[in-house]
Amino acid sequence: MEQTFVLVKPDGVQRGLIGEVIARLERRGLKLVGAKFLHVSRKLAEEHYAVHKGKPFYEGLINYITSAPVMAMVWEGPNAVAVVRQTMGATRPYEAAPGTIRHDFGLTVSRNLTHASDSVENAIAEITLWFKPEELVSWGRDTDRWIFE
Ligand code: DAT
Ligand code: MG
Repeated sequence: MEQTFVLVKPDGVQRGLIGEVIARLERRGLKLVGAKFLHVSRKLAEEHYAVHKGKPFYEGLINYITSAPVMAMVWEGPNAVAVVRQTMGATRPYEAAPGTIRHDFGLTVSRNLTHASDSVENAIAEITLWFKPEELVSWGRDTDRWIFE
């Protein structure tokens, strides 16, 4: 089953939106398999956003993600990567579709509330970076057969 990595970024935490993000992913039918609340170190932030190193917004991005605690999670389900990206909405909140988290709660790209892996390959890399294998919970959910075949 596909897994993806999700962050409620510092602005989402400060604005009291952890529950909102979790509620939307739960309601959609995805299953939570890992979660931790932490203050991100500069080292972890730089590894997580290594692909953006050198871009004009990089320093601001690292300062923002390390500025206050985040909620890091792993969610599982059929097509979890694409499903979660869709629920988050486009990177720039002013381009995000109505009903998405970034549309409904965001205005600008540098305070866009959440992170979600953009490919299965990156999801695996990000889950490995943020979580130890024993921090992921393998569990059966009785409602699964009502959500997917
Ligand atoms: P996403 O978070 O949708 O995967 P991304 O990987 O392209 O988007 O960029 C990572 C984060 O960097 C993004 O969520 C917000 C920030 N960012 C991207 N482009 C930016 C820009 N032009 N100015 C400021 N911040 C930006
Ligand atoms: Mg990205």
